Amino acid sequence: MELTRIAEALKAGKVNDVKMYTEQAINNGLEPKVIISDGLMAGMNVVGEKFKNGELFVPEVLIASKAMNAGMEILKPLLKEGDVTSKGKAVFATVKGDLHDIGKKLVCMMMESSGYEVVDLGVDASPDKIIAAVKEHNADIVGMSAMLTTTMLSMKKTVDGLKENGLYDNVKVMIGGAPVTVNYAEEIGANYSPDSTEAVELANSLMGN
Ligand code: B12
Repeated sequence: MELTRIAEALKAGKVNDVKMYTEQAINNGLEPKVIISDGLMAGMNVVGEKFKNGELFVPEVLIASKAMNAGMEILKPLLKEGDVTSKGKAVFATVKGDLHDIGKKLVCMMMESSGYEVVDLGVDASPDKIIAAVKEHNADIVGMSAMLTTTMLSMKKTVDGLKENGLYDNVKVMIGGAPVTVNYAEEIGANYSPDSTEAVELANSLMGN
């Protein structure tokens, strides 16, 4: 079964095997979204647990992340829904001090595949950088990702900055990442979604799409 093989190869950090089994899964007609959730993410979840328990360390997690990205790159073109008219423009970033980008990339991929134009500012993006991009691209949505309890605070700074610059009323703010909660989102004036599938649903409802 390819999905189990993908998860196993990801856990072992075998980049080429992840690519090979991902291609096999595609050739066997499996849905890209299923390959992501039941193959790549299933493997990454185990890596996350082992990292937490001290059974795996940063270098192993980095290799597993590379394997995850390699699989996602193969799937990315397949998620596109053809020539859809843009549902809106979204600026996404991992916030200042934070280098975790797997989840954010996944959200960006799902947003693009559902018809949004996405500008990905990458990782370690300061409030100023995000605010400037919202202005420059006249964004409808701004999405922020944080995986560390310490970097989450940058989300509030960015929202406050959007308010100070008179941009807040014209942009929908979405936030996510492991330590982020719906309560925190409400507290800072943002919208929360726990995963990439619900992120698209949230964006659609905020935009009235
Ligand atoms: C991979 C990983 C790394 C990799 C990152 C590689 C990369 N390119 O991303 C590396 C090895 C670099 C790393 C480093 C560190 N990490 Co790390 N890492 C992880 C790990 C194992 C998995 C994260 C991941 O990719 N998950 C898979 C993706 C698909 O899930 P996700 O990110 O949650 O995203 C989903 C949702 O959250 C949501 N979402 C995400 N973003 C957004 C944004 C929006 C707008 C929306 C709507 C939704 C949304 O949708 C996504 C898809 O469904 C987690 C463990 C965990 N349980 O999360 C620890 C974890 C996040 N790391 C942790 C730590 C402590 C660190 C380090 C400090 C370790 C160290 N001592 O150096 C450094 C910090 C580096 C830095 N400055 O950022 C802690 C954080 C603890 C805390 N609460 O603060 C965790 C929780 C592990 C743990 N339990 O100890 N890490």
